[in-house]
Amino acid sequence: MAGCAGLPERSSLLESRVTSVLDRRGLGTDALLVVDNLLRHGAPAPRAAPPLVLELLARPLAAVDAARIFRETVPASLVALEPTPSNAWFEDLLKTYVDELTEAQRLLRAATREVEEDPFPGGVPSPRDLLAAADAIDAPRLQRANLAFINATSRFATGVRNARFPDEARQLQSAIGTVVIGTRGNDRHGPDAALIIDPGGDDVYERAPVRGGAVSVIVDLGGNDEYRGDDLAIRGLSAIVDFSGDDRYAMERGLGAAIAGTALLLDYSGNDRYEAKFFSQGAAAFGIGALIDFGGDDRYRLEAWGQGFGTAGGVGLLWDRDGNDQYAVAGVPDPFDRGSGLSGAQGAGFGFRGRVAGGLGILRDDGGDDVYEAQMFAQGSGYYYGLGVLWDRGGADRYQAFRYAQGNAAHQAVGVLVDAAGRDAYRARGAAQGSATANGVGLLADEGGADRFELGPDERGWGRAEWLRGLPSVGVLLHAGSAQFTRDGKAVPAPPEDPPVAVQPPTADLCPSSDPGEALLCRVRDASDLEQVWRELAAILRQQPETPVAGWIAIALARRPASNAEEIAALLANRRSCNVRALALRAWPALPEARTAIRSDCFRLQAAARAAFARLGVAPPADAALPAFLRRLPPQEDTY
Ligand SMILES: [Ca+2]
Ligand SMILES: [Ca+2]
Ligand SMILES: [Ca+2]
Ligand SMILES: [Ca+2]
Repeated sequence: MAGCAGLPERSSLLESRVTSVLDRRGLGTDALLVVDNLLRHGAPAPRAAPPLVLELLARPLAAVDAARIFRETVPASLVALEPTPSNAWFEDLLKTYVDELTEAQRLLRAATREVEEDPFPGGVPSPRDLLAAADAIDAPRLQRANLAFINATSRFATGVRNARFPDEARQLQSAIGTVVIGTRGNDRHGPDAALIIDPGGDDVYERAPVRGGAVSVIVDLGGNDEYRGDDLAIRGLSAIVDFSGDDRYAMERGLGAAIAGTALLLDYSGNDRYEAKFFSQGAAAFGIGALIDFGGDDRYRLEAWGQGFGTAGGVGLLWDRDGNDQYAVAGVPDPFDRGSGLSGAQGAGFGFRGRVAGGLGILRDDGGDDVYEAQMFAQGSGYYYGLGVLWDRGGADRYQAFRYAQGNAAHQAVGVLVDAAGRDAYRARGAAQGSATANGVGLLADEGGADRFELGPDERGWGRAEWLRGLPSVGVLLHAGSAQFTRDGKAVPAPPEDPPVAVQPPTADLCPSSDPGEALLCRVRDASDLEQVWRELAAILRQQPETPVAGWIAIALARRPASNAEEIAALLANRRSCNVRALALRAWPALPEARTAIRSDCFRLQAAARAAFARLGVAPPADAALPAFLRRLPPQEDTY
């Protein structure tokens, strides 16, 4: 018994494998703390960052464990959704449920003001409108409303299936609105009722966005049904519970998709088809959007943003529990023209740089031979304080994506793809399969089966991750010994577990620029009277201690200093931001500043101090408490 109790769980094995890879690279697990360290020392914290995601970003060893993330983030009542034998009278269940919905609605309305704009106009999320929605929400109270709705709906769904059901169709008014009981024949239901319970038949449901603090729930007990329209919940509580049949869901948006509220879609059986354009199939901002399909060979199709997509305080979950499934996300045009479309799907936590933090996106598939197809930002992808997880628990699966996918993260984010078993094939162009940029953490873990990994010419992948800000990004690929690798069409040996350190190149100057910081760099770069420009910059630093361009002045100082460089460096060294101080120390290394900086708890400043000691030819103090990657690896450039 003692032996059994001491057996490590699979999850802790995964953690120890990641730890040993990081140790071999000289990074140590300290490299996993970079996201949190940047967050704590950056200013200000990104808007709409969900506490849950920040907490997981602060302990990425927990974040690499898909099972644990699932346990910690998915409400327990959604996990225990098996229909229970029940002799309860339908009328009793209904009365209790309507009372509970009334209370959940009251909580929702108290937690949110009206969300005026639609944050997903057309097919593109609007950061500005997401921020406006953030202002309308009291997040902890909203969480209580969401849980009240989820718990009540789970109880009703698991109880009603075997309840003693009435024979006659009817309508009644209740505190939440109209309640409709359908017939056993083929019904057509409009979008206006608050609660529809239909005992059978091939029904058609027209759906409309659930807004203004409304409740909209459908419970369908049988038949091959069709759901169509747009059932996105914006400040609303919505659920579709369909117990059987091969159903067709075709929506503009919606299907377990919510902004400021909750949307659930629970389908218990049948081979189903889910189709939507945008923000669908487990997608959320400021709330919970979950699609749970219990069985059957299902097809999920989408243009972008869904199938386990979370942004701005949202948790989006797609959980398919059985069958051979197909997940396809076409992608919408990429404004940066990176060669493929934006998908934001299949386990994607996505934010908007400098504006809105990402959320949590999870796609979990419990079995079957599945096909996953997407373009960019997909299949275990984190971007800007987001966390994306794709967790496939078995079967021979095929994964196809373009870039920023399959265990990839960029900009202080985490992306994880875990596949537990089966002979799988992974294909992407690059920046994929255990890779990261800009201080992200990307992991692909698949150590069960003779898998095939294929990348295009882009070198970022298979554990290669580029440093930024003098700090590591972390990419880890865990594979079985029998795995096969193909690079740019040619078979290649397994990649090394400790690829050489690489630094992300600095962003190329764009001159002229309308961005105040970039414009400052242009001005210094092109100045004919450099001394005069620097005199003006010194005046700015003296007169405006809080100027937001201080970091840019430090970058300019490294590139083209003038005779007042020492004075500029001293002015920058007094700033509160450790990022500015780090850039200044990089630009103009000085021993007294380096001695103070190396004892800071800001990794970036410590990295700058370490580089300054090296440049000045002085050994750093032996007792300074540095993260492993600064103790054991030579200092790298601070690119930004
Ligand atoms: Ca039906
Ligand atoms: Ca079904
Ligand atoms: Ca399925
Ligand atoms: Ca599978």
